[in-house]
Amino acid sequence: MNFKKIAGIEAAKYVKDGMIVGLGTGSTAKYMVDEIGRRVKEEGLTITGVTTSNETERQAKSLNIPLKSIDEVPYVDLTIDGADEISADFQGIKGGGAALLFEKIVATYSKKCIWIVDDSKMVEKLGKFPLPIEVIPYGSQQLMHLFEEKGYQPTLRLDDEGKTLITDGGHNIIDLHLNEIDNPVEFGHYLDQLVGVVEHGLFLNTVSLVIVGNQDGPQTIK
Ligand code: ABF
Repeated sequence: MNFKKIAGIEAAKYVKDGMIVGLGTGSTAKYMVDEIGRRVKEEGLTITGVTTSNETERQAKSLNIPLKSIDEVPYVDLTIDGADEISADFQGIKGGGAALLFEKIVATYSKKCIWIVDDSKMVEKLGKFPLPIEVIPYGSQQLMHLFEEKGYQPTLRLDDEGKTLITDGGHNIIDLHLNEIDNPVEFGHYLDQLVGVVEHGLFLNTVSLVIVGNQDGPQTIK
């Protein structure tokens, strides 16, 4: 049984006719977008999708889901996205799929956000998953040195060909290996003020609902 698929299909039930829907990125979100595509085709569901990556845009277009950019809509009614870690107090780490910047932009202008995960993403405290930081390429090595001096064990994200990854936004990703983040809000503020940091993968006070797929089916836990 595919627990990510269970969560993705359940989340798609929250999508209603006429909604502007933020379509997330990652393997779990892929199942959600496929289900929305099925509903568009088989049920005549009428929505406007706003994508969070080139990858999701390609998938949505292949499913004939009508799309607009975030700048062509007044707001987003509902964004459904995956996550890499969700803490007991429902803070999140996202960006394992290198889409955190556009994901956070779309989430920011969404009235409601649903995260879809399997059990493996639910943790007590954030930090075991490496925290992605989206950075401007010019000065990225200086940031690497800074993070090394801080003991954050930074790594520059490589693509599938072993070259430095370039995000949809044209930036690089530095992953911080922190193991545990005691105060995500405070650490987020620290990152926000670093010159050259575009955005980070701490998604704080963002999610309205979490759907976890497991052997008992979809569990709504928030
Ligand atoms: C995306 O979902 C990313 O922010 C995050 O990295 C990913 C989770 O990956 P998956 O659903 O493939 O486990 O939103």
